[in-house]
Amino acid sequence: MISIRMRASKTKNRREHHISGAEGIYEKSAISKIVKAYTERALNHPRGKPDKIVISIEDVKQKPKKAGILPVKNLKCSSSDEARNIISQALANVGVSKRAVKNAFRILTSTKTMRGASLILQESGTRMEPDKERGVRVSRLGIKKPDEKKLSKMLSRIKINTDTVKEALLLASKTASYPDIIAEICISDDPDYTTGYISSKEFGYLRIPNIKNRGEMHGGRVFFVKEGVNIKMMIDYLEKIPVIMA
Ligand code: WAQ
Ligand code: MG
Repeated sequence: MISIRMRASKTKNRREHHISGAEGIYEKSAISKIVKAYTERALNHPRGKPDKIVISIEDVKQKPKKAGILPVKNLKCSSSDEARNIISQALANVGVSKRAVKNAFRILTSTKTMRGASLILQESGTRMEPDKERGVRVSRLGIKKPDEKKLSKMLSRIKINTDTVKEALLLASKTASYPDIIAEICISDDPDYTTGYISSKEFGYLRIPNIKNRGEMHGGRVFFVKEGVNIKMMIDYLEKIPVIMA
């Protein structure tokens, strides 16, 4: 198996602005196809034209671990205010404090978007990611072809079989598989993608329409983690340890 990663950015006033990123574990035979798809995604992105695209292709040397795919549910929601209420309630139920949720929304609604995720302690709401501009990028995750076919069928039945949903669901599933991670909030940073989600081992992958208004450029991901977690080990798992969902 091979890990393929893409990141695209544009430099403005000497600062590199994130435009788009993607990553996955694939069969060797899929390399050209994926590189082409990732390149086109970077070149035709609603966040703008990149002036730099970096693609990394690496052998996966370690035997991948396995993780389950979270169950998917569509929630009803008609505004970003309603979304925030739904999210606060669901996260309170799994032990995330009000202050932690408040800090998360400050990050998720900032126009200074990060390339990766922020790590927030469940009780104190303290930010733990070492690089606060970049965040932690979940990488080295994938699904075997036959399982992907099954997943596509399941998602087709509820009319959401898109690459965006599939990639987000796999990412949320790898993230939720780490014991010290309690929950995740995700808002796309694409101006025309207004459905987000919250996810956890407890309640699965809950899709939330109208989590933001069309045209807004903010977005991001936040992972709520247990107080006292070993941050270094957790980041190593998220970024480096290969995990295949089934
Ligand atoms: N690891 C950590 N954080 C990431 C990663 C990653 N691999 N990829 C993206 N992010 C963060 C980063 O801060 C981005 O700004 C933010 O998430 C949004 O990324 O079921 O498209 O790629 O329909 O814009 C949700 C799908 C789609 C909901 C999310 O995210 C649904 C999406 P985007
Ligand atoms: Mg995006």
